[in-house]
This record gives sequence, C-alpha cells and structure tokens, in this order.
Amino acid sequence: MSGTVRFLHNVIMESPDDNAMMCPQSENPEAVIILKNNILDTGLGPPDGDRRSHNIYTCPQTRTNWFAPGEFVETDLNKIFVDPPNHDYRLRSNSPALNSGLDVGLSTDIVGTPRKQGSGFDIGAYEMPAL
Ligand SMILES: [Ca+2]
Repeated sequence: MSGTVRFLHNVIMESPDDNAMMCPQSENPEAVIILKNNILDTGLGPPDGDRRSHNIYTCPQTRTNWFAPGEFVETDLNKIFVDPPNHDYRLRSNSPALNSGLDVGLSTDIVGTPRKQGSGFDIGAYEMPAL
C-alpha cells in the first residue's frame, strides 16, 4: 500500500478480535495513514507523529501509554452513543465525544449536519446539532 489513506470521523464497532484497524506502518512503509476523530473498537499502535490524534478507543485492553493527543478510552458504549445495542451511533447529550475532536477539514457529518456545532468538533460520524 502506498499513498495517503485518511480515516476521519468514523465509528467502527464490533471488531471480532479488536483488530479492526490494524494496519501497521512498519508493514506499509510507503503509506501515510491518517487516523483522527474516530471511535474505534480496536487496539492502537504507538503514536505516529501528527498522523493520529483525537480518537476514542472502546477496548479495555487499550495501551494508554500509546495515546496520541486528544485520545482516551471509554469502554461503556452507553456513555458515548444513543443506543449502541441497536446500532444507533449518534452521540448522547453528555457523550465524552462531544466537542472533543479536531478540525480535519470536513464541513458536514454523515447525515449532512454542518460541522462544527457548539464549542467544538464532535468525534465520530455524527455532529450533535447545537440547541
Ligand atoms: Ca460539537
């Protein structure tokens, strides 16, 4: 793999072995992999310069010493999403993903809601409309 691959504002859940996003840079030395503002049911590798930041990990095994800026773990999906058992990955009104993201140059969310709303960019696929 070569070139630049950007994973921005995604929600990737139900990874059977917590390896949904395993794409080691060492195995793809010519690729530039950008990973920002995602909510991931996966582990993570060591920080990679400014290519990775502002992701939320949902695996309890996540190695916190490998966090990039703005990254954290929240293993309780019900604290993040409206209804995760029924695959509703809109953000709860008190979700830690709210206003915790970075401006990565995307002007709308997955359903066309303008980004940003409120005091900052939301992590994940949905931007919660400001009241
Ligand atoms: Ca927001």
